Amino acid sequence: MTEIDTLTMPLRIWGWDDARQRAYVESGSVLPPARVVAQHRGEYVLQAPWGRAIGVAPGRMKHRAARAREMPAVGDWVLVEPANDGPATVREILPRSSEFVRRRAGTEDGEQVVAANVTVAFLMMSLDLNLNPRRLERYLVAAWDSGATPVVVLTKSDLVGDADAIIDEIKVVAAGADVIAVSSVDGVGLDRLRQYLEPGATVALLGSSGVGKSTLVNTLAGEDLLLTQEVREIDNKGRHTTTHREIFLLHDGALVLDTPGMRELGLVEADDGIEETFDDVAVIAGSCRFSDCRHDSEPGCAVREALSDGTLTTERWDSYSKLQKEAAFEVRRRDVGAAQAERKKWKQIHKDYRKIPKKGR
Ligand SMILES: Nc1nc2c(ncn2[C@@H]2O[C@H](COP(=O)(O)OP(=O)(O)OP(=O)(O)O)[C@@H](O)[C@H]2O)c(=O)[nH]1
Ligand SMILES: [Mg+2]
Ligand SMILES: [Zn+2]
Repeated sequence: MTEIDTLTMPLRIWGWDDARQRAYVESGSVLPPARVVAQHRGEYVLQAPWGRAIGVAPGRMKHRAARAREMPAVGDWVLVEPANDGPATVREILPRSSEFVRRRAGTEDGEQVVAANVTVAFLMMSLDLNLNPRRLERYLVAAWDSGATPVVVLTKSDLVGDADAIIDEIKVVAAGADVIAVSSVDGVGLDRLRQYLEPGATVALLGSSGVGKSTLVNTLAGEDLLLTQEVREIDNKGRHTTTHREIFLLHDGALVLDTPGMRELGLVEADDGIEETFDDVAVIAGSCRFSDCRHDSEPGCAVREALSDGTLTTERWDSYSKLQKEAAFEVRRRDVGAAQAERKKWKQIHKDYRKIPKKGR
């Protein structure tokens, strides 16, 4: 075993794998890698080779980051510079194998990396009141686009008498993704979920507040790691009990990432995700007579035909059109934003450069 193998060994249970090890060795880096397992405001909780550590991103990293995606997120592998006392400094973010990004108001470029390096995304909705196929499509687009494998998890099956009809309806929308009904109360479906909880896999739990994400983590862990809270009866809005993202290591070796409930999931440029999620629609639109058919009044339009004979529902078509417009809008916005961000980044690099003391001055 090489010295580097020994160094990174403790990170294996946190998801460090052979591919990352090879890339790390090839990079010749002298800084140790660590995983961001939680984030609290400006501080990162790191799982480093020597154990838990607090990390901070240097001001320069923040200044140079043109987009929120260039800042560390929970799930990231980073290179750190340890300090004798005080927090370690996060120097570099290693390439992500997946990133689940959403648009959010309030951040400078409006983007937020919800989770990085996720293997599987549990898209969670509760069977009793939270079910919404249109919202699920949105989650599926973002998940397929992230590079993680989506799994639709329908929670609180103990609260509905016969879930089968609902599950069948959801399966149509889920196109390709596994759909699993579960209950943390009577344990239904947990075996099927465990299939995805392989050692070293990172499973992110995503969904609205109150659907039972933290409860599921507790159930899978067999202990109360997290605070959970009842949903308000009157409006069924969750209470937003969980306020930060965190990765937990389960006894069977899987890593689960609990997240706070999302009020909204705005899409970023997500063409790939749309294509995967609306595979059926793409096939229909592909057989229109004209390749540039706008599905409006052109002759031989397969979409209008499918709409009129019921092969394609109006809801699904509208949803597809809407999400596509949203993603296309993001692309245009990005182009404008990217040019501005690039200028900002270079301004800062030049500023930093001027601060470096030069020989002979
Ligand atoms: N009947 C039933 N209730 C459940 C189940 N899972 C969770 N709950 C209840 O749903 C409520 C909300 O659960 P949480 O786990 O806090 O929900 P969450 O998704 O983590 O919510 P946020 O942290 O706000 O995003 C709690 O009162 C749980 O006890 C289930 O399988 N069946
Ligand atoms: Mg929670
Ligand atoms: Zn057409």
